[in-house]
Amino acid sequence: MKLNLERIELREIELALRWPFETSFGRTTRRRIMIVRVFDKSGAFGYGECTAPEDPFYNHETIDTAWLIVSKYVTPLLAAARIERADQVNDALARIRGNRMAKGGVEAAVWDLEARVTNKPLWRHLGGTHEEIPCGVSIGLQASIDALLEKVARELEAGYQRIKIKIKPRQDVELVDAVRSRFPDIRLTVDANSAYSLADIDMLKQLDQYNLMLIEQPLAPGDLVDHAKLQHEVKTPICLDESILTVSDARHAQELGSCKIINIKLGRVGGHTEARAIQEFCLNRNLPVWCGGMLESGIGRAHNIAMSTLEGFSLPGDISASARYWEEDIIEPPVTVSTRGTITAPVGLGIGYQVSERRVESLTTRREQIALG
Ligand code: OSB
Ligand code: MG
Repeated sequence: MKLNLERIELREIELALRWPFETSFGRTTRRRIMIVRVFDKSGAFGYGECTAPEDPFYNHETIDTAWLIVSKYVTPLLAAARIERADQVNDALARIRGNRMAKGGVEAAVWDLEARVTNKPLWRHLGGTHEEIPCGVSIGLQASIDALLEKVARELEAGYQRIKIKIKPRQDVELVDAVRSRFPDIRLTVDANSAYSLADIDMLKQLDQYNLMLIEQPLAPGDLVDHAKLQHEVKTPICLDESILTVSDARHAQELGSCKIINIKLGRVGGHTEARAIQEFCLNRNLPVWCGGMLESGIGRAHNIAMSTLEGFSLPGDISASARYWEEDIIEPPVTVSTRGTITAPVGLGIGYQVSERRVESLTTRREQIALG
């Protein structure tokens, strides 16, 4: 079945987080989210979510730059390419440098569309095999150590299989020490979001005593060489997030020894095609991968679930229940997590969750329609 794209609809929705989320680079209280819908001439459509945040502090992209890139550059390239299959979108957009979150939201929507017109759940269409995926949580910086311990306890009670805490200079060893002392046996990780440099190697070495599963992105995104130097000095596996944008980045990191684990984020790598390629590369090289999160609404969350069913995703991802983020999600049913800390891949077509058009409409603050054919 060949696709014949007709138009693309962009919407910005605004959703308040139930709890603020704080990392080394800043604090988020409300999300501005770009939702992408791609229509086929047959009348079918697919949904994607652009994971570019509000501000350029995680990477260079924002929802506003992504909107501009999609409307000014992605749509003409997509129209000119006369896409017939979802796996052609990545190459069709390759001429646009960077801006992967902008491209990824559109690419993901075309995959959802193709899964729907071929009558399959997206995860099956992508070639996923895991019907149940293991879940962890990412806990932001808290006002106090007591508040952090309280949050960790609550997530463990809910069944989550792995706890990740955010760290930054002067809020690192102390936090890890407190959590590890109180919970000696849990699977625990830390994420620095690039807040350190090699000058902090003594502190990073101290983390070795806490039996962490991994240290996520301690150094700057471009520093594969410094990450390799660090990995040679610390026993704890380094996991790269911000540094890995393409399958070549994964190869460079592997060849240099910059990390032992990779976090794959669908938006950061530009969509399902690149994500799948990175996953496949890592599977062949015995590098475990897991799915990262960007505080997504239900649409992005559903895409993350589909991606996580692929073979290489062996570690618990940052994919958790809708209710940890939103009073009310934009999909039905919301994403829920079992008491074993797992999500079951949905049986419905495409992303497998119903998008509430009424709720999306009521949250919409901006929209644009662009013809593709
Ligand atoms: O580095 O993984 C990260 C959120 C925003 C930006 C970067 C990151 C995160 C998270 C949250 O850790 C993951 C989630 O719960 O969606
Ligand atoms: Mg991270």
